[in-house]
Amino acid sequence: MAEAKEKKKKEYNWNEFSICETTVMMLKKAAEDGVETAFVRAAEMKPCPIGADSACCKHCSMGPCRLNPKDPYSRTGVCGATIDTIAARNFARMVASGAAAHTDHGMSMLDIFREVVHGTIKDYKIKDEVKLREVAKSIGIEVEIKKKVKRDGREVEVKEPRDTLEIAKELCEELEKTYTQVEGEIPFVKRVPPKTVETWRKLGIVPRGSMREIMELMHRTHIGVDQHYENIVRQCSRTALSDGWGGSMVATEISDILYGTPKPLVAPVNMGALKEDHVNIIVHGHEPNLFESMIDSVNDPKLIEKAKEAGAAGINLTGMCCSGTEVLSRHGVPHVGNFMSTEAVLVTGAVDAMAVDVQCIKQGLATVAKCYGTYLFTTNPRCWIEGAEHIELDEKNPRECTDKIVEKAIERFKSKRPEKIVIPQRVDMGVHGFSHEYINYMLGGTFRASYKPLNENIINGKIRGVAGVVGCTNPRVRHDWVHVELVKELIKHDVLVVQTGCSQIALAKAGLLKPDAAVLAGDGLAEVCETVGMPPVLGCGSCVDNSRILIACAEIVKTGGLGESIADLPAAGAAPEWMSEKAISIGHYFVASGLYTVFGVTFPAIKGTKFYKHLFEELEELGLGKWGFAEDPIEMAHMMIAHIDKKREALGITGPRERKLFDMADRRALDVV
Ligand code: SF4
Ligand code: MSK
Repeated sequence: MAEAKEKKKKEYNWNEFSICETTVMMLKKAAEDGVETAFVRAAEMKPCPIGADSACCKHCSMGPCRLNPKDPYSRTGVCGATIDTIAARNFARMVASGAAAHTDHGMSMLDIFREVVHGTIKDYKIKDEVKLREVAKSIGIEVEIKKKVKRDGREVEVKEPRDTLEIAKELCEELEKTYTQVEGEIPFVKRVPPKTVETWRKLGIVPRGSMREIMELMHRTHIGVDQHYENIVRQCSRTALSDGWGGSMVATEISDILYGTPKPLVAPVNMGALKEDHVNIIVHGHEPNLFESMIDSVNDPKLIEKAKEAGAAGINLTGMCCSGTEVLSRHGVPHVGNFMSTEAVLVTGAVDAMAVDVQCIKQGLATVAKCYGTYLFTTNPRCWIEGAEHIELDEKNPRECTDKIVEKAIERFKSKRPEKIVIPQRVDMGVHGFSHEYINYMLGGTFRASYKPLNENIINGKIRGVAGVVGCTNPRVRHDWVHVELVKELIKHDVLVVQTGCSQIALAKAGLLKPDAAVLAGDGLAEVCETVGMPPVLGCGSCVDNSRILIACAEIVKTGGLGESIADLPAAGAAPEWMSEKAISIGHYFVASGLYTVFGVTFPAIKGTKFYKHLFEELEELGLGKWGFAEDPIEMAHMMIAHIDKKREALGITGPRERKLFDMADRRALDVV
């Protein structure tokens, strides 16, 4: 800390950095303690303007080449690459990296699932058999077997449920194709509305296995290969789709099968979930395996006893970032903050151990952890951090790793806590855990589960449309503010919002994930929310769970009345504070699936170039969605609303809004199979 204190102290208006009051409190404390965070580094390091515009290339050693963003066609790279080639290749590599992150995560989940079904992993089990059968059925795997039996002296054919393990083994083999399939279409393409797949086939973008797509995209962006931005974008679409309808979707579905499908539950978010008299352990990252095992460890009576012997009242487990959002949604484990709060939470001094796995783990955590004597543990072979202790999680014996981390945390509680601990006393309760399955029950009822009431409410205009607001937080904008203002404006105009990732946590902290947030919604949406008892903002889980939004879109199309393709839906997406390459992959699979997707902060392309026009206009003309960009949340909301209205007009549902709600009689009258 002493070393850090020597750095020149600058005065900042901390409230300009974030609207999260607990984060701001901790940023102030960090400054007093002489500890640097990403917010300060962002303020002190201006982004490179050429890089931000994606006008530079370092794909070979004839460069790096820098083009002039103000006059992008005035020169080319040494090899002759134009701004369109350079920007398209840079964008493509972001898609490839983001898709690789999601699909590698999905493949790890499938590796565990394979070993669970073959009995070589015993610590995890199939928890949701219903989901297993539903997923298998959705890709054409038989879940029943035909049998001949004698009835009244006659032989009749009956169907019986097929053995669960047999289905699981076949499902595992089938889903492996998501990654390894060399030719042909990946399994979950069967879930995509036929009209959307028809467009993909026409454009040649139906994904094969993600390994092949990512490999081809990396090849095509090498110097001297693909030098036409349209053709590069085509492979971007194919690769991103292999993420959204492939790697990410497998990650979500297998996590649900192994650990349970989320159902709405009330749970706390924010730093007040830390407890000074407890041993505090935070799990941060993206893969639920570490978290699930940690839940077992902190509930082990022997370890609880050890904690008590050390003087603690107990062990307090909380989550951060996306694995935090996943277990918040699945089990109601308290969540202490999103991506931009991960350093700030350590400044409380109350965190005894933070265990991380993969993705969005700032290297800066190691320095902040050291300043407060917090133990930082890396657990995944893919992610080591200099200065952090590595205790690898072996899926065959995960407790070995998580028990060790708990013991270390107890040790820190007992003898190494700093004198001053400051826990901001604030928690925000909200409803989390809206899986696409639950949306069925919520609106259709247990016995008539269906998306039909949702479609009806969109058709009659009470719900104007649906928006997926997702993604990261970013110190280049005021933390959480863009998310919150955007969502408020959308619901005010009757747009139902579905959320994932760090955005969901921003809105939970702002109190919008509670049913009483319906007072902020327009009359139509408020009426639906009040009748059903749901919030106007539905939290669906982590960033891989964006696949739930895709499935919900496919269900809306399948249910009928709102067009034949995802591109017909009055729907849009946004990542207003995005920062990661994964966000670009998600954005592009939203776009390639047919959705208008608006990003904030900055966009890696120069307005007015052919590449920009292709992403922002021409993809829509080809039958897909399109990209949009705005920094201001209100402008962003109205771009999305205008798009929703354009789609409503095309569907012929712009008439007067009927104010009739679905009651029980309506539900019974529905011809739901
Ligand atoms: Fe420059 Fe072309 Fe090499 Fe890129 S690939 S660094 S534009 S010479
Ligand atoms: S964690 S990718 S900051 S959502 Fe999924 Fe949050 Fe973005 Fe990481």
